[in-house]
Amino acid sequence: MADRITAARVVICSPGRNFVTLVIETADGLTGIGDATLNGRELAVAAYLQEHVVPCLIGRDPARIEDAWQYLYRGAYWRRGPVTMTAIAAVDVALWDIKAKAAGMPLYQLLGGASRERMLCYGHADGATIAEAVDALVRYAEEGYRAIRIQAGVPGLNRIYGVHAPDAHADPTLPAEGDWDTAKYLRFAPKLFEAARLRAGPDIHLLHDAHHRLLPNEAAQLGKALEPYDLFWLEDVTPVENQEALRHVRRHTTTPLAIGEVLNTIYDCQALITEQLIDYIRATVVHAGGITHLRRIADLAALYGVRTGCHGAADLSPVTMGAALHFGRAIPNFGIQEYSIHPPEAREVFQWDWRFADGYLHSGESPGIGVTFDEAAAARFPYARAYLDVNRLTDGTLWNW
Ligand code: KDG
Ligand code: MG
Repeated sequence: MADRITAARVVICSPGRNFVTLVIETADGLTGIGDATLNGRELAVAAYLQEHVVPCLIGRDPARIEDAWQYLYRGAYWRRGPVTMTAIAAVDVALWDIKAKAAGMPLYQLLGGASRERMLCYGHADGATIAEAVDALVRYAEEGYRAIRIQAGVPGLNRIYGVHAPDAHADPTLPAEGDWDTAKYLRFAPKLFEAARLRAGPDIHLLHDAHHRLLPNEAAQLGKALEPYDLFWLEDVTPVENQEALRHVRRHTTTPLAIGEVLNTIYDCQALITEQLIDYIRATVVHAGGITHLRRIADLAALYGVRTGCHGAADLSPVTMGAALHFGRAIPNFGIQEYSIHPPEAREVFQWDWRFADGYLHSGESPGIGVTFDEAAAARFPYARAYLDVNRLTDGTLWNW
C-alpha cells in the first residue's frame, strides 16, 4: 500500500538567526524536512504553511511530489510571490527528502545522478576599507577558495551592503538604516577591484553584488568600468522588476551578469533567460518553489547557455544548502554556489553531511538531502523578530537596500 503523510509541522527557531523548518512524517516512519525561511518575513510563511498547507498534506501519498506541487501552486489560485513559493518549496524539498530516503539514495541520484563530483563555491570577503576587504580576500584564498565575492565600505558612507558598520538609526528593534550615494560608489568600485585583482592574481574568480542599487545607465557604466578586472560576475546591478534595463546594460558591457535571488518562478526568469540578458540565474531551491520548480528554471536556462549561481546567504538554512548541493551535483548547467557560513549555534540544531574542501562544496552520500533537524535543540533558540536593513540616499530618499 502507498505510504501516507501522517503529520506535518512548522518549527521556527533562531540559532544565531531565524530559520523556519517544515517537518513531514509518514506512516512508513520516514521524516523529511524543508526550509521555509524568508528572511525578515519568517512568520508569514510559517502561518501560510501551518494554517493553509499542512491540513491539505495529511493523508496524501508523499511519493506524488509533482501532484503535491501542482496542487499547492494551482490550488492556491493566488499564484507566485515569495511567501507562496517559499511555502511550496518547503513541502517540495521535504517530499524529495522522503522519496530519496525511501529509495535509500542521496537525492542527486534521483535527479539523474552526478554530473560532477564537486561544486565550485564562492565565499564573502568584506571590509570597511579596501585594505581590509583585500586582506579578507587573501585569507579566503589561503583557505582554499577559488571564487570570492568582495564588498567594501565606500568612503563617506556609514553602513552599506556587506559591511556591518554600526547603525545610526535610533530604534534597534526596527530595520537598521544604511546610506547610499551612487556617484561615490561608482568612483570607488573600480579602485576596489584594481586592488583586489592585484593582490589575488589572475586565477581567483572575483564576484561583486551591487544589491539592486543602480539605475540602468549607472549599471552599464559600472559593468564597463570593471571589465579590466575580469569579474566572474556582477550581481543585481539593477532591480530585477525592470528587465528592460538589462538590455541597455548588456549593450554596453561584457562583464558577466547574475540576477535572480529574489525571483520565485520560471515566469519571473523567462525573459532574462530567453533573451540572454544574464549569464547566471540566482534563483534558489527555497524561494523558487523547491527542487521541482528550480529544475524547470535550470532546464530553460540550459537551452540558452545560462548557468546556475544559486543564492546561498546564511539566512537560507542548512536544509536549503543540502538540497541545493544535490541539485547542483545533478544538473548539466551548474555554474557556482554561493557559500555563506551559518552561525555556530546552527550546528546544534541542524546536522549536515555536505562539506567544503579546496574551494568546492561536496554533497554527502547519506540517503535524502543529508541534513537532519533536532527539534529539541531548536526549542532552545526561540524566534526573535529581525529585519533586513533599509537604505536611504544622503538626502533622505528611501532607496533599494
Ligand atoms: O535575505 C537577503 C539576503 O540573503 C541577501 O541580501 C544576500 O544579496 C545577498 C547575497 O547575494 O547573498
Ligand atoms: Mg545578492
